[in-house]
Amino acid sequence: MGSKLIIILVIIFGVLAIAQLVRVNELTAKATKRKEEEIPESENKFNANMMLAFMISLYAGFIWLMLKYGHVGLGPAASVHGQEIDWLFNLNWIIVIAVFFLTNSLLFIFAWKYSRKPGVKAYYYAHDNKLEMVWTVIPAAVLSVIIILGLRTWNETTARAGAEYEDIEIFAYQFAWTARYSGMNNELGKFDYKLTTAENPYAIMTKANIDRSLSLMKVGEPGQSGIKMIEDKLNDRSIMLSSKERKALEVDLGRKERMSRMLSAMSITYADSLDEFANDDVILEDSLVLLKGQKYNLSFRSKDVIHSAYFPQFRMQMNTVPGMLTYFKFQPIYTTDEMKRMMDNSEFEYALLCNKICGGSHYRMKMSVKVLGPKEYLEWQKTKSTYDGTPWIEGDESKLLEHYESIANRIEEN
Ligand SMILES: [Cu+2]
Repeated sequence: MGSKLIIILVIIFGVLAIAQLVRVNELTAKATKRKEEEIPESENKFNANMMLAFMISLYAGFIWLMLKYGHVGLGPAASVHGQEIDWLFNLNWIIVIAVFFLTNSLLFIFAWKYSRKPGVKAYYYAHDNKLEMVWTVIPAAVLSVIIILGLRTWNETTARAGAEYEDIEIFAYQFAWTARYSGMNNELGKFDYKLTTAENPYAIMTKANIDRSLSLMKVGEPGQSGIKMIEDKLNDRSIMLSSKERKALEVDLGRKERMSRMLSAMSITYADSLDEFANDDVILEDSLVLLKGQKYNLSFRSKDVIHSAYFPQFRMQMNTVPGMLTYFKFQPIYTTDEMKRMMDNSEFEYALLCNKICGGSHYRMKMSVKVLGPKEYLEWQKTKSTYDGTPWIEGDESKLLEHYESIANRIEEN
């Protein structure tokens, strides 16, 4: 508080001091009978030289900051498309830096060179079509190249994935992430927001989940009344209800009846064979574990507000939007251990962060991400079980390991 007051006082006195200085200047001009607009030659020269001095210190500061901090500060790109994005980013920087030096040099050197000199009249130069063309067409052409290159990369990373991609769903909610693997059949179970309950927080669609949600609406459960109970209460003449209580009950009844109709329709159209897609899914709430070299197709959905899934080391970011699926394809190329060595940092860990201010605890919406080699990945998989409680990995392990090794080796060869 005290320091704030001092800062405010300093600013006020600073402004007053400047105003007084201007006043003194005016008075001395009057005293020496010099008109205000008659600037002496020496002052013009001084200002011109200061322009050059300012330019040199601006450049020195810029170069020093670039050398000290670099322009990304995220370490090497750890995915195939990430390397392409870094290349694009560098291209942008080269163009921006070249334009920065060119325009600022023109600005300050011209101000220095063409400062007012006694007896020289300024040349009146109103318009030149050629010049206008040059500084419109060149930036437009450069921008088009940047946009076309960027769009190409963007289209590649967001195009629909082929069969060799493993599907993982990233589910965002205030304030955490959940990953759902598509299991051995590489087919994610269906979902529907209407199935969201305390036991089914990710709204996964199975026959059992539909039936449970339907019964919750119709019969209710301890602490939550179903349609039947609400109707009984409204019809029971022995209970005295205020008009406010009656209204609240009717609103609740209407909502539950509507929900129950939609769930009944879902139950009728649902094919029970779809259960197998959901049953072998694997849900992870603590961390996202990936296999080096595997191609992944991530789909994103959000339970509440817009979040943004940001994987800085993979150079990947995608908004998660309620009521809408978004996608991103990528292929990790370094294991966590390899990144530790490359960055010379034994603490290094990949991360999934939320990059959209989504509420009070946005800052801690983070999931740790690990990229493992073939053997470690298989060992880890063996400890996990699926949605219906069976082990993730069944059958011949050696074949799976061979497959994982061939995937990882393909990265080494490139
Ligand atoms: Cu968030």
